[in-house]
Amino acid sequence: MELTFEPLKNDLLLRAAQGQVVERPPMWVMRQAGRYLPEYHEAKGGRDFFECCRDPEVASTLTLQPIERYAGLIDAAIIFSDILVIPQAMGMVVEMIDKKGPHFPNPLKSPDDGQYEEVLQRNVNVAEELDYVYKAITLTRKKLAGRVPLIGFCGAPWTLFCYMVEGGGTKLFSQVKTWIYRYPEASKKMLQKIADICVEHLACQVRAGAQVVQVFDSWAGELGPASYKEFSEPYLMHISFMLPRKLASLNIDSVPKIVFPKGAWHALNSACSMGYDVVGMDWLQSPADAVKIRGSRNVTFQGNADPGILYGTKESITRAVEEMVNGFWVGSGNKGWIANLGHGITPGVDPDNLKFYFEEIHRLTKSS
Ligand code: 1CP
Repeated sequence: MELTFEPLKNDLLLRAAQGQVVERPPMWVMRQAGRYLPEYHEAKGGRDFFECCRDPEVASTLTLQPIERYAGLIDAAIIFSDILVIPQAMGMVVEMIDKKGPHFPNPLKSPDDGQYEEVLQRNVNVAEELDYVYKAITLTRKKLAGRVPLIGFCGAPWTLFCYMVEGGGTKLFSQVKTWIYRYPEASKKMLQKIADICVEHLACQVRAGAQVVQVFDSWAGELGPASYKEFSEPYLMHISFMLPRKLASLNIDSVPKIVFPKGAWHALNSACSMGYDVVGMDWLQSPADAVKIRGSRNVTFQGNADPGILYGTKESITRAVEEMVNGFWVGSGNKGWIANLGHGITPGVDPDNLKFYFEEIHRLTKSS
């Protein structure tokens, strides 16, 4: 049974994601609900991060904060949750340590360790384990009342595997490199298991009301071209291939899919043929070069300014916006671009600088 919600008043993002000609590029930013906003800290209070994710009332309030602050400028909401809810659903303990980030007290150690087999063999009831995400999505859709579309998301198998093995953020990626270069087959079994759960989790999010989905492969750029082809790309393709089939089996219409293989600029050409409607990219990619690589394929790009420009002056923000507009928009026939940053907005940014970023995109793409 499909849920019904108020009709969408601003469907710019959906039209752009489908490759349609639009009046201006839609805009949103990754991590738009988060630590740079004073109202985020206020609403979160002393609560634990995952406690906020599990409380649909809190999660929907946080999701709506940027929509309210940037009303008229922002064209999508993204559900307040985290990529690490999947390892949790797979039975792993994940804590969020204030100002430090995620921590797994028991990361996967080796294929001979009992925990690996346990996680691999465990039958995960995704709909039940992550029901709180779906409740938050449905409640957020109601509260949005059609203002902008709601994006659901998951982490990509490779990125989630990094966290499950490293036990948190890392600079070296020594544990996960040990896994893929010492135990490639055991690694692939786990990547496949995660990919199947990603498909389930995205399908459940769409059933609950998500109108677009994004797969975050934040650590794709840690792999060289050959390793990326082996340990990341096949699982991204599995998700884009299986999600529409899973939705069809549930009698639910498909939705646009976004992939963000951060740092994998060497693979942009094949990323445009992975079955995703939208390919996100970071600031290491030149917009004009990316458009050349895409050629005539009906794929929309998303990105890509360095989030660090928001620490700069108004002039530096304008310059970065001009580079994106000239590369992604001018000469592309008013289609094929969703404006975003090249990665999540960072703590310490003045929220007014994000407003100025949005206004500059608006100004420089109006009637062009
Ligand atoms: O506004 C939004 O974008 C919605 C919420 C959202 C999303 C899409 C959060 C809330 N997290 C994510 C995705 C996410 N989580 C990614 C992919 C995007 C990216 O690369 O930035 C990753 C890698 C994580 C893992 C994670 N969760 C980290 C990174 C740790 C590292 O390795 O550097 C951190 C710090 C978190 C915590 C987190 N998630 C979200 C928020 C608002 C926070 C901060 C919590 C807090 O301290 O208040």
